[in-house]
Amino acid sequence: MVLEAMQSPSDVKALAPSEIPVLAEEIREAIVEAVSRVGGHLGSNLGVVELTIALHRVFDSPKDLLVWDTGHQAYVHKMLTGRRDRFDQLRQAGGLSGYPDREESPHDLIENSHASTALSWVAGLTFGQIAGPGDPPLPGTGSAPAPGQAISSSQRHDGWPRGRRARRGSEDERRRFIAVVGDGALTGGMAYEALNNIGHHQLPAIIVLNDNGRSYAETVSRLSERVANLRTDPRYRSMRGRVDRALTRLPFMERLTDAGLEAVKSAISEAPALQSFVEALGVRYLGPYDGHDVEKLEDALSHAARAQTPVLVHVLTQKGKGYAPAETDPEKKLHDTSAFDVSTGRANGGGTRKWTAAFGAALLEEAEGRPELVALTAAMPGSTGLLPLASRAPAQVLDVGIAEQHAVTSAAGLAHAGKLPVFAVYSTFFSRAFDQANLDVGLHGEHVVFVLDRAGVTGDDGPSHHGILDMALGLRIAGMTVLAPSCEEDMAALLSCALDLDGPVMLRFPKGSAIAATDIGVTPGDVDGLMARKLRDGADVCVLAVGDRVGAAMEAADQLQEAEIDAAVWDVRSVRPADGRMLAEAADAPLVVTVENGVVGGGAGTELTDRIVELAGVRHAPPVLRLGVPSAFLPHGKPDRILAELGLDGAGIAAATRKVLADER
Ligand SMILES: Cc1ncc(C[n+]2csc(CCOP(=O)(O)OP(=O)(O)O)c2C)c(N)n1
Repeated sequence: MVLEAMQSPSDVKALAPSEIPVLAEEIREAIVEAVSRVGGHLGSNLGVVELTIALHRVFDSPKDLLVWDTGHQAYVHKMLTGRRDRFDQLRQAGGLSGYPDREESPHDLIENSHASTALSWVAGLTFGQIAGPGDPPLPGTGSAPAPGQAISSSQRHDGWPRGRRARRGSEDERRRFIAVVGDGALTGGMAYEALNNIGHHQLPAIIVLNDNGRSYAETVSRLSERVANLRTDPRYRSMRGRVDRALTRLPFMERLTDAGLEAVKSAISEAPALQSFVEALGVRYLGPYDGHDVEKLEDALSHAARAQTPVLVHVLTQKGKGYAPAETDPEKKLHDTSAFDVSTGRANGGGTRKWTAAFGAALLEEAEGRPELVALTAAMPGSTGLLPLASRAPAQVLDVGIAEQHAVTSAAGLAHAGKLPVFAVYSTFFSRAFDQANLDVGLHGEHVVFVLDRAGVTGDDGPSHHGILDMALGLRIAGMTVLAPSCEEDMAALLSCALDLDGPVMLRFPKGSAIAATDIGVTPGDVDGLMARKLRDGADVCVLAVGDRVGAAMEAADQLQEAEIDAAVWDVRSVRPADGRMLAEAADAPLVVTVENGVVGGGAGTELTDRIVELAGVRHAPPVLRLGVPSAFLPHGKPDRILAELGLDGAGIAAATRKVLADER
């Protein structure tokens, strides 16, 4: 087996050309096998097999740094950098992360999993390597950095040569920074901001655009659309050669004045939008290349490696390549999946209805009588439950690309124009648009409904995917209504309220199977509007449970009962505004316990405590035990296990309550 012998990139470099297709096939088999067992990112990784092999044959990782945008497509890179053996523990607690991870390997630099950041990382890394005190200014920079303010040119603790020595050092000494970015990630604003800077300052960064025409769904971009058309146009190849020859001959700045200008201009005018666009920003364009032809890719990447100016290598790949169920999946080319049957590509189990599907159904119903409703998604229509609505009423769904900030501000505009925007987004990605939610929506009091899916501890995808900040962030926005249903039926009821309200509204629910009202002793429809729901009476402690923690609070109350502690339990439903009846009862209790699946500092517990103190007065307010997620970057693992470790399951809530009562007695 060729793959087994690949312990480091030097083994990949040593392969004979005839062994490369064998390696590619073995990698694909290994990826399909690993993801079929534990779930993960499939289509994206199958598409970059040859590209990753070529990158490791041309560059010298980890001296040269490969920065994977988003990082969901780094499985092949992991396999070629000594981690093949650990794929049996992919995404398991204590096992291999589903994203690059600095702790795992010196070949991994960033581990954020939020899209569109790689170009900025590479811009910073490149700038950091070349800028030193006393150096002449970079093109486009007003003046040379002042001594003392500039980045030191001395040797860094990790042995990176910097400043003049690195810039003027031998080819061997120069580190290269390579951003590998998808056409989907290129729809995110940060990528454009970085491209603008890289070109303007002529930073010798290498950008590899892995263009498969898809985010999850088809990529929302005319740049990509034009390329898609060109892929099939035979005239394109010859025209490309002409442009490339012209551009290779002339350094970018000279092109504007050189006698070759007319040739370049005429060539560019026929060239794809993407090329014209990046060249206008000062980044040299190479391509497009067949992303499954290792030899051609090696040539192109070697050419880019020698460049002293910014260069973008445009690579065309097929998402899901080599595994028929992924290649043919119309929704997302099996971009990501839970564990599945290899023979069919169909996910295992799947019997239970997920929160996302429940939301999708509720939205479909609500949209029926509300033609002004527009559901927005940042490139995740399927994963956020919008496909049922998109298929019935396509005009009521708007995919904006991986552009959460734009989604929020354009939702403010839509609301102002009389529409009813509903932004369906994963909690973790909402953080990116906090400023827009605060100022463009909040300050202007626009009625935008934020539907936050995967809120709380999400598990398998690790620190950057936990949705634990949304409540703390949402509650910082003046006038934001914050709703957290405890069960599926209530999600539909609260969605309806959210659509009827005014101003910004946030509705959050967790990942996974929806909880039915009967599972937690809730009678659907027993409360109106934003009222809280009292689920249980008890005089010793008043538990205020938020969202999916209601079930755990009820379990805790049963356990406390066994210790002869009578706990009242409330299903809070609306964190802000909180129900006055619930607050009044809590203000009279000997002890209040709040519990939430979100970061505890500044979250729902903090909000409810403040309201109780306002009501009872500082000196008379009861003690409040606030339970929630600590401020920490939580590793990957199964959500229930993580919640139990954090003391947020029934047993944990009961134990923490007993301890406080015991300490007080
Ligand atoms: C800020 C942000 N929003 C949404 C996502 C969810 N997401 C993960 S991968 C992806 C599509 C990426 O498409 P592309 O960059 O083209 O990579 P491909 O999987 O097609 O190779 C999206 C929308 C994300 N990771 N980050």
